[in-house]
Order: sequence, then structure tokens, then C-alpha cells
Amino acid sequence: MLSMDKKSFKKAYVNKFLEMHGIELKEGTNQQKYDALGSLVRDYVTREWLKTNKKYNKTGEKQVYYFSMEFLLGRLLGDALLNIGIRDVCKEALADLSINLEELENFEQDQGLGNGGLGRLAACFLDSMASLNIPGNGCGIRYKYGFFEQKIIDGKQVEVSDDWLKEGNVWEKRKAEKSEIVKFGGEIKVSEINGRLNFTHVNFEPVLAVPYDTPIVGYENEIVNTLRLWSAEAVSKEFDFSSFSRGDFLQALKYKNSVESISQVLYPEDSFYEGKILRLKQQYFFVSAGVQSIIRHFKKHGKDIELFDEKVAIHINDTHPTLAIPELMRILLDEEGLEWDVAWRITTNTVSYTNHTILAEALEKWPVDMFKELLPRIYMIIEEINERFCKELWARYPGNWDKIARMAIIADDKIKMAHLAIAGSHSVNGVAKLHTDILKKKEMTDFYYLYPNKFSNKTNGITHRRWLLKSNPELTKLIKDTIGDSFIRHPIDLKNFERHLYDNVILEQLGKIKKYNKERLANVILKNENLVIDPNSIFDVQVKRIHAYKRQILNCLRIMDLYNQLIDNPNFDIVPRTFIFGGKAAPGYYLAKNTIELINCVANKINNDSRVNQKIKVVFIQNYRVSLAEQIIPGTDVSEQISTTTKEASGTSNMKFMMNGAITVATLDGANIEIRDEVTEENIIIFGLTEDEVLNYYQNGGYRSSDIYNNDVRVKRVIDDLVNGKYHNDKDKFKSIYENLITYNDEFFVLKDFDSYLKAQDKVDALYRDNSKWQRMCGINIAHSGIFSSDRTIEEYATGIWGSEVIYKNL
Ligand code: 26Q
Repeated sequence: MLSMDKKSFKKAYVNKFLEMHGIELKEGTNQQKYDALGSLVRDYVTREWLKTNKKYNKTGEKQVYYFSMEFLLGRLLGDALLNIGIRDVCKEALADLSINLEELENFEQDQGLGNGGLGRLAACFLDSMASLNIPGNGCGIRYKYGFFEQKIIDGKQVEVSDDWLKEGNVWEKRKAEKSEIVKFGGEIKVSEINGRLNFTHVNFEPVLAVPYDTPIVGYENEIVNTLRLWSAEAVSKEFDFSSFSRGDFLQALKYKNSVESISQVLYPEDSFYEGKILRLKQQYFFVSAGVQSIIRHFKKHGKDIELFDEKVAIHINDTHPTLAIPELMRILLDEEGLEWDVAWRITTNTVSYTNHTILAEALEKWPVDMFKELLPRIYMIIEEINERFCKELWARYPGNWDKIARMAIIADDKIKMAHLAIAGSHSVNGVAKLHTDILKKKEMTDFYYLYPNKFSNKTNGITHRRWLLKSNPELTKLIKDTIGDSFIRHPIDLKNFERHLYDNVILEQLGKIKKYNKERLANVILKNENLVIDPNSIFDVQVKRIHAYKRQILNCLRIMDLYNQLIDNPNFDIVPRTFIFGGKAAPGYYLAKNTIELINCVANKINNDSRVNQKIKVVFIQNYRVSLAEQIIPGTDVSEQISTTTKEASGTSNMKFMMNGAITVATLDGANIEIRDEVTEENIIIFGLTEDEVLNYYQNGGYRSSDIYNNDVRVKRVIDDLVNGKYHNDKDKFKSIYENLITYNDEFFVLKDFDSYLKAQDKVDALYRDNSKWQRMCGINIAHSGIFSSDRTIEEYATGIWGSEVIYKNL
């Protein structure tokens, strides 16, 4: 923890400002003030960063490298201030200078290099590793453009590119001297030297991978870890001016453009695989640069390559970085001269893999022809891995061709990345109990029987530092005042809060804090959406990627039903509710975009209908992202976690909401089950089909959505409302949703779960009327959220998978 008093902070800040901008503070713009503050804090952080790196080099502790295509960090200033322990000093010092810290924080662009859950999980994990003194590094891509900015124009999503670097980024440090070369295309020349085959890569296209390092600050422990993101640049030799004289200018330009496109933009699909060559280039690009730099660092410290797996753990976040396996093999074989078996032992001991989805359409399978041409040597290695793997299968299941074909890494001219990831790693984990069970008994069952010991569950978590301490300081203060501050280092201690939930004063304070946060959120909505909402109404929130399986449509249909009820019966007594939606649709995902339009049309109709708009209102908040989540979640009463059971691997916003004292309405899916187990059935509202029912329908059929449509008048009415012009002049506007539900038999059981969802919502209404009961339920959710801190998750990864020394316990 940095010791710093207000006076010296003030002085340092004023000096920094002057030095940077050459004008007086009072003449500066807010952007300039933010830049100076960021730069000052970065300087403080840098000192501890250097110390940490020195320490790691001295102790030689095992390093963990978390490889991920996505890191959804959000803003870093507030996080850094909190973790180095000077947030309060800074806030007061700035106040003395008539500067509002929160206002300045808003000038920081979100670092939005991720789509959703998987990318945010990577960010929470980095925070926990640093805070638990684990030598943990991130490795990914420095996309020039992050996840697109979403605008809603005429009710429709419009994508705007996210030029997040345009005002600069104080947190990153370019390390040109640590660049690596990544090779694409070309041919492999095989020769024999001293009885050993030698592989030489010729005529390849070289790409320069330049690292940019970002500090990851641990919580008050003087540890600053590193996130290394790679940027693709032309190798200057290949783009030199001699080209001009040779008249190859266009050729050189083409090369430059093609290289730079690699780290140009994040793919905005989060659950849909399309075999794009650029995506494959991105994957190999960062994985190759990452593995090369790990080996270089390892060897620089004079260590024996055969001990690599004792000192390095590489974790792959889903299959996207799976090429780390053949790339590590390539280096160990071709550059270090190891024998296959030794290289394979080292590689599998080093790599571990997390699966995040069971959606078949998200599984990565690369066409052999394309792959081979782009990565000829890597392809040869995968072929060899496949051959040896199939031999192992043959020995184990002689004659069982079906099974071997099913499990092979290369089959039907495709490379199955999940199979490669399982074969090439020592650990495979799912992200919630149900998800892991499904992997074991369905999706990966063949592999589970082959390698039962590789499989384990690691239920996801969230960093309570960002999602409680930083985003909800008022609640944090109440908890601290009530149970002390041990929960900050040991979030499980939040349990001690439960005893106090029979104290009416505490319940009242909980209510007041929620109200305050709702008012804050109402202001955000007024500012961003120009809509007035009532903080006395129930804030009922569904914010996440827009996807059929997450069932925003179910939520929308019940609002349409409620609207019908209120019109039919003007005396219908409900607690006023505000329905809040947010989330981005993949640009090519028509149904998801249509869902956004439906929500906006329903909002438009209801918000302008004076018969109901004192009782219900609907908001779609644009451009949902980490910094907005931090403002929405603390102000939420009801958290909607309503995915079709079995489809959501875990979910993590469910955890963020409970930690901030929202009541969850949920299906028994993903981590919702574990949340229910923690808080017990009385403190969560569960509805919908069970796992067995869903799996049974998928396996044996027997569901007909049209039967429900024909038999349930409320269902019939809302479905008809989709296509009768009620919400849009163009009756065909929502035809895709209608067809999805009726013509194509409702793959996600929206209509099947509709009735039980309505009953769940009636229960919310009834419970909310008993204020102290409601507040107690909220308190119980907070008290039981500690287990969902990513510190718990990371401790499980560290001890169960990575073999890191966990020394933070002595703190
Ligand atoms: C793959 C190939 C080509 C292009 C894009 C992709 C791609 C990109 C991102 C596929 C998947 C993703 C992201 C998946 C994701 O966010 N999954 C979520 O992971 C969370 C953390 O484990 C879980 O809580 C969620 O349940 C899961 O949906």
C-alpha cells in the first residue's frame, strides 16, 4: 500500500499537470485533468511494477500465463487507485482543487477488448491473481478497435467502431525491444541432419508482434502483474524503401495492410463460429508471440528447458488459444531439439484448458486446406499429434472405428480445436457445476471416460474489488461498519453480515442505499436515454449479450402480457416496475437485432401510453459495457437470469447482482443453481424447466409450441401482438421472432416456460410489498455472495490446476 497524504498528493498532481500540459490547472479541460491524473497514478504503479518483476526474477516462482483472445478490462483508473490504497486521499485532494474524481473517471475510455462473459472473466482473474500474490500474466491481442460502440437509432442497433486509443492510453507501455516474429504461409523444407529430421520454414510472410504491457495492480499488496497484448506490424525489412526502386511498392503496401489487419479489430461474435482466415491468423499470431516470449524469458534466466513445466503454466481461455499446444511443441522440437515424447510431456504438463460453452455452433473446427496453407509446420505437428492420439484410442478401443472417428482431432477435413485442447493439456474444466456435469455426461463424455482425471469443475467468480468496493462504496461502508473489513481480503466473511439482518436499522440502511443507487441510475438513464424513471418502482434488469438462448424475448413477452392485463383491468394492482434492458447483438445475428427492435417498440408504445406509464416503463440502455454495468448493477432490485436451462455455462452477472443485493429471478441453469444452494430457495425465485426436462425434450422430442399457443389465451394474445401491427406499422417487422417461436417450434422453450415465468414475477410483486422481508432477502444474497469472489475461483485454479505456490494466506 502506498503511503501518501493529501497534501503531497495535491502537490504531485499540480506539478504533473503543469509538466504535461504547460498551462495552469484551472485552465485545463477535464480530459487534460484526467490525463494528468492517469499519468501520475501510472507513475506510482510503475514503481511497484518494477519491484514485482525484480522479485519474480529473484524467487523464480512458477509463472502462470492466461492466454485469451479477450480481456474486457473496462476502466483502470479507479481500480488502480483503490488497489494501491489512495482512492480516498486522491478524492479529497482533488476536491480541494475543485475537481470531482468520479467526473474525471468518466473521461477514461473503457478498454473493451472483449465480447462479454469470457472476456470479463479474464479481467476478473487477472485482478484476483495479482491480489493473491500469484505471478500471473495475461497474454492477448491489442486490438486497435475493440468491441463496437452500440447506438440505438430509430429503435435499431447501429454499430460504430470503437476507436478507444484515439485519446491515447496512459496504462500501456510499448516494449518494441521485446518484439517477436510470427511466420505465416510458405513451405517446410525437410532434411536429415545426423539422423534427425530437420524442418526449415521458407518463403513465409513474417509479421512483427510488438508487445504492449499493462500493469495489473494487486489489492494493497505491492504486487503489480502484467497483461501483455500483442500488436501486429510490418517487419521493416520487408517494407523497406528498396521496394520502391524495384517497383514493388504496391506489393509492399499490400503486405503492410495485410499484416496490420491482424490486430485491427475484435470479432464481435460471442457464440458463433465462422471459419474466417483472419480469425485464425489472430489466434496463431498472439499465441506464437506469447509462447516465444515465454520461452525467451525462461531461457534468459538460464533455466533448463526440460524443467519448463515446473516453472510455467499456460492456461487457455476456451479453444481460441489452442494453437499454443502445437506452437510449444514446435519450439521444443525444432528449436530446442527435444525428442517428441519429452516435448509432449512438457507441453501437456504446461497447458490447461477451460471450456465456456456447449452450444454446438460455437465449436471451432478449421478446414484442413486453409489451415495447412497458412500454418504448414503447425499443421504437420497437429497431424502427428492426431496420429499418435488415434493410436492411443485404437489401443484402448480396438476396432471401435466409430468412436475413434468421433474423437479424432482431424476428421472430415476439419481440425477440431476442442479435441486438440483436451488431448494436449493436463486439465479440462467447466465453469459451473451443471456445466461441468453436462460436459462429462454429454458433450465430452468420450473424452471423460478416456481421461477422467483431467476433468474438474471451477465455478466462475467475479472480483469483489471492482464489483462491490469500487462500484458500490455506500454498501461497502455499511458492511464495513457492521462486520469490520476482513471481508475485503476474505470475501467469504461477508457471511457475518447475515446475523445483522434481523436488525431493523440495518435493513433500513440497506433500503436507503439501494434507493440512493437507484436514483443515481435514474440519472444515468435520464442523461443517456432522455427518459424519466421512478426510483420508487421496482428496477427489473436484464443486461447481457442479446441471444436467443438468454431469452430476452421471454422477458419482453411478459411485459407485453402485463401491458394487456393493465389495459384490460385499469384497477389491476401491481407495484410499479421499470424494465431495464441492455446488451449488444452480433452485427450479423438477425434474430438478436430484431429482439432489440422489439424491446424498443414495446418501450415506445408503453412509455407513451398514459393509461399505464405511471405503473410500468421500459428502457433499453444503449452501449452496455463494463463502466455502465458498474452503474446499473448497484441500482438493481431484480436480476433476470432466465436462459434456457443447460444453455448458459455459468453466467457471471448473476453473481455481480447478488453481491449488490438484487433478488434473482432464474432458471436452474449455470451458476444460478449454486446461487440457489447458497441463499436457499426462499431467497431466490426459480422457475422453468429443469435440466432433465430440457434434455429429455431435446433427445426425445415431444414439445409443440403451437399447442401452448392454442391453449393458453395469454400466450396466444402476445404472440398475435407480434404480427398484428400493435407494436409496429409493418406487420412483418417481428415475423422472424414469431416464426422462431411458432413455425420453428421454439428451440429455447420460451412458450413452455412462459406461465411459470409469469408466476415467478407475481411472486416478486408480492415479496416486494413486504419491505423488511425484501431487504432481508437482499441482505442474505449479499452475505452469501463471498463464495462467488474470483479470489475463490483463482485459488482453486492455482492449487488444483497450475500448481502455483499460494503464499498470500500469510497476509
Ligand atoms: C469463436 C470463434 C470465432 C469468433 C468468435 C468466437 C467466440 C468469441 C467469444 C466464441 C465465444 C466467445 C465468448 C463466449 C462467452 O463469453 N462465454 C461465456 O463465458 C462466461 C465465462 O465463463 C460464462 O459465464 C457464460 O455462461 C458463457 O456464455
